[in-house]
Amino acid sequence: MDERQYLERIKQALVDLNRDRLLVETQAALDEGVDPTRIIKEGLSAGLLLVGDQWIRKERFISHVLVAAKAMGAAQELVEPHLAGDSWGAGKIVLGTIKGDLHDIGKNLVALMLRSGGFEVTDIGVDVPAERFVETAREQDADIVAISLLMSVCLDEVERACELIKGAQDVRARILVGGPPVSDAVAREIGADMYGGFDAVTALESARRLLSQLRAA
Ligand code: B12
Repeated sequence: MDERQYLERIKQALVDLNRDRLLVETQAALDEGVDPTRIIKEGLSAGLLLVGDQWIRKERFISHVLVAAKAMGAAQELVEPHLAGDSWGAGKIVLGTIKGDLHDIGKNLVALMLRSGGFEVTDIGVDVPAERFVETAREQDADIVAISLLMSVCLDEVERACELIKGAQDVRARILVGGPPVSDAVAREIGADMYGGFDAVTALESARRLLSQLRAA
């Protein structure tokens, strides 16, 4: 089998909501040396998004999305050791999902990828109010605050977080935002320093770019 077939099988197991098969297929792909970032992007994320689309089209219930999300979490744990490098001082990032938003699958993937890229990541979870981003950035003397959001209605709170971070004299962190409701234009409008892109691999590249801007300043 080539890489694409392994990835297709992973995606299909998730679409079928078959957790056991998903774990077997994920492990098989890892054993065969399939690139773990492709497993995440083209296998697991792609499968979950298909289940999500079926829910949106009312072909599935929300409980199916939850089952898929849980199975994906278990498969992610298998992939994680193949990605994570030791933190080698690339920089410190405080990462969370904004208040009102409980979606954490994308955030967790971003955390995984950032850690694998050498960043020290403090994951402050979901439903995080603007103030806590600022406090944690201050405590950690973070280089970057990374904010995830999936719900458009939460954009105002992200904007508030940006204002508070920019207004805090003792916080030097730059702000990276990501999630489907965000774009370059939206990021600029709400006062963030950078839109981090639409997937975890781009998020890592963006974090590196933002860090070099910070260090060059
Ligand atoms: C899974 C899911 C759920 C799960 C969440 C499980 C979990 N633990 O996260 C459950 C079933 C619980 C759920 C609940 C709800 N959901 Co929901 N959900 C989804 C779904 C299907 C997929 C989201 C997902 O996980 N995608 C896969 C990940 C890998 O992708 P991602 O999140 O986009 O993340 C990637 C990038 O965006 C980027 N990224 C993400 N964060 C960051 C951060 C930074 C800094 C960077 C750089 C990059 C980055 O990298 C990530 C990795 O590749 C989407 C539909 C869709 N197609 O997106 C709806 C969706 C997000 N949900 C939606 C809604 C409305 C809800 C509910 C209100 C439904 C309800 N009526 O109860 C609740 C809200 C609960 C709440 N308060 O948050 C809407 C949001 C609409 C909007 N634009 O505001 C969507 C778009 C569905 C829709 N079209 O209606 N949901």
